Amino acid sequence: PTPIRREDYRPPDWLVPAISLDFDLDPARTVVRARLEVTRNGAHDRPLVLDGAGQQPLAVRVDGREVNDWRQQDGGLVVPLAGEAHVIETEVEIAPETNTQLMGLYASGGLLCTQCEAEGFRRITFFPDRPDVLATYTVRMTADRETFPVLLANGNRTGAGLLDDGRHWAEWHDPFPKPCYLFALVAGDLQANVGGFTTMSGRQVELAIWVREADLPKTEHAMSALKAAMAWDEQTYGREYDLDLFNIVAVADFNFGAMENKSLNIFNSRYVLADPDTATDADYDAIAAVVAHEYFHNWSGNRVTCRDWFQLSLKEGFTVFRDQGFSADQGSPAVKRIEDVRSLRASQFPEDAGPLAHPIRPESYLEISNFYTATIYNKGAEVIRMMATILGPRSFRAGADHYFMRHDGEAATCEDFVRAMEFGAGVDLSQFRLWYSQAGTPRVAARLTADPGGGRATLNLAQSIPSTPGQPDKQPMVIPLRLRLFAWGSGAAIGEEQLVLLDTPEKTIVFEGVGERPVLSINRGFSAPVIVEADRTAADLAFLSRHDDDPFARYEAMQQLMLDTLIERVSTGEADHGPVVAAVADTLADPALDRAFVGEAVLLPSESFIGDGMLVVDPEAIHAAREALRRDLGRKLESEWRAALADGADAPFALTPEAKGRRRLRGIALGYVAASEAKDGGAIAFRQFERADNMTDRMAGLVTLVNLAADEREAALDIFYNRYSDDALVIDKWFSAQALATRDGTLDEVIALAKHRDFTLANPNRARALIGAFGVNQRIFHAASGRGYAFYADQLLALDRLNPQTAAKLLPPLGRWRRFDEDRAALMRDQLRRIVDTPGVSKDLFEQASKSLE
Ligand code: B3K
Ligand code: ZN
Repeated sequence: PTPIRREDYRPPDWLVPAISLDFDLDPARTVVRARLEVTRNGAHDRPLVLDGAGQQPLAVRVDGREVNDWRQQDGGLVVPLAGEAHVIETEVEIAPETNTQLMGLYASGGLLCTQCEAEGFRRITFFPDRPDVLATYTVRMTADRETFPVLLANGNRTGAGLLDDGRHWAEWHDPFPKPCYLFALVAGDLQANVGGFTTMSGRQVELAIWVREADLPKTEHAMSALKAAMAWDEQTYGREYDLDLFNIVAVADFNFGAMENKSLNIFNSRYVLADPDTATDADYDAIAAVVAHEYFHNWSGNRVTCRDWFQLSLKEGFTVFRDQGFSADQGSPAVKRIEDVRSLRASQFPEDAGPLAHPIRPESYLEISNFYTATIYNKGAEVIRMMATILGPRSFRAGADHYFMRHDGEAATCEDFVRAMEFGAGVDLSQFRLWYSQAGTPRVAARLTADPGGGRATLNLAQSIPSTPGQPDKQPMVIPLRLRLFAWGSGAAIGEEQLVLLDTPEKTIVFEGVGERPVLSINRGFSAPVIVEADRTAADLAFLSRHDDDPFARYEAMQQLMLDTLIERVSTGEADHGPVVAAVADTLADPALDRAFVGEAVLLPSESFIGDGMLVVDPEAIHAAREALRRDLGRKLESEWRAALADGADAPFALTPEAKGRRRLRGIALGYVAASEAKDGGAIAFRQFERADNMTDRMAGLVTLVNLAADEREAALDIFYNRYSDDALVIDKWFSAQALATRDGTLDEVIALAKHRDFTLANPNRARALIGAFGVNQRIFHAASGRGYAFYADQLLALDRLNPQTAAKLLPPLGRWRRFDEDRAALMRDQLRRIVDTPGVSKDLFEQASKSLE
């Protein structure tokens, strides 16, 4: 297959200002009639080329007359046209019920729905399937009244009626021109939770969350998140909603989180449905974040869209940044920042350090679906955040205002965004643009030396950017580092916080008037997505974990102390746990800290993150070292953990930040009590599991038990399964909990679970719950026998036949062979080769596997 390149972008030859679609809906056979008004774009004599995939044209008409001088090419349609403007009509037949890719029009749990981003619309009808072709849509749907009583599309409903054959119809019109990736329709037996919102200019908007009737009670949280998000975007960015109606529909089979179709967002049901009995606090938070994210796309994505898919981070990075800001303002900004950095490090850093590394604005792709990555989304958000840090809040807002005003109704580029920021703020971001073109996580070495006798200290900073595929040499980037010094004796801050822009390979900063022994706090708030290598001793880190006034830096000092200790133990077989135990004890004892922060701070780095810090990952040694430290912490602080476990345990369920913080810490404390190997560990976990009045506490009990050899383990798994056997989203948790267990025997259990009657690769949530979770379970996935790799490749190949996009998304763990010993690397490569050599393998999976072999 030939790659698509960014540099080859050309404006479209033909524009389509308006399209009318007529759907005769039926799961087995849906007829789609399309009427496109096309106009020639510029002076040329090229034919009209419409994309298509898998359909046969039943009829093609130009200006009302049937023609036959068209031809098919790569699944699409080429139609020669003589004039400047024409009306093209086509008719095709599609079969939603056999669509297992879940792209285009498909069936899910008795309803029909669409997913078009990135290139699903071409599976519905012939059209220029590219984001810079913007049309107004008029959509008529006809369907059986009993099976599909609700018919929804973008915009407003302009008409509806009954037909005499048990069918009915509805017509919708969306006045905002949009690219076809934002088209959507839904037909099904749904009920709505209806709400209202008055916008800042006083317009009434009807809000509706559509679900199966039985799920209605689980939609309140999503509804209140939607209202909060609408208000937040008005207050924070001055962005108001622009239609009279905003619909959200929950579907059970969905390739990712949700989709921002204009005024008809379609969601994976896991990001809509919640009640205390079935959703954890993390689920509640994720629902609010995704609801907000999709809503925010109405401006950052829909009103201003992307010119081409290389600009994906223009909408995704910015919208993630916006949803992170929203979530921070809804709860604790410090804890939100810690969570976001943890997930960046868990998913984006390894991507940036591996064979699939790419800049946030890639240069080429085989399959665009493979570029909905942590780099585009999360590193993209970090790049926007750095601009906000460098510009300051007022200038950043001025830049954003200018961007929205200047490009409203357009398909824009990342360059347009940076230019709007420069214009709004009056700054020059020339060198900063390297963040868009250079891949790889920069490293910053920091060395602070104090003059003997005190008075002056010198900070030497040096940056380096590792080579990544296709980019052996890198230019120095602009790295904004928030930093501050603290006095060792008193713990007091020395001077104000500074923002240093490291924009040269090296930089020296001199501090005057510092005392005897200043301690460096750097990259506070994680002001840049870099790896800092500061030469700080265990004592310095322990000091910062007690005294730093930046909560992120305080957390970070503790993490670094834990990481240094663990890596020392992995490499030498021993390490002094004393400083970690003391720092954890002090953090637990500090009444000024909120419990959610304490929970984050006392959590050990994950096994994968420890591996990322090593030259060659040794999964067994890492597991052993981490378990040893967990056991020590569990034993030495046993009474503290038991106290945390009791704190708020009897209070009735509440969803306040305080209650959530306590539950979080309780779950972590339970893990430490179990790790201490206390005799009653299993019993305590089982009691919490059984008595819980909410899923967070119940799940904490289950996850703890799943890792124990205790008798209670099987009992808890059975009770949980029987209690929730009708609730797919909860059964996903049951699969995941087992796939994430690190105890011996997990590999065989996962292989057996793949044969469980409730396991299916056809549902992406279920596939991710078992196979996806297994892939990130470092110790088990990397079993020295290679059986984990072979099982994984089998599952990916089976999934690929149904749903290439979801299969390809799961490939990366198999591609990280360079990070492992030769034996494991060879076994991993064997499986990658097997995938690449499989006849009929999808372009999606092929791209990921072949790039991973290079
Ligand atoms: N824009 C969609 C993602 C589409 C993924 C297509 N492979 C959801 C989001 O980012 O909001
Ligand atoms: Zn998005």
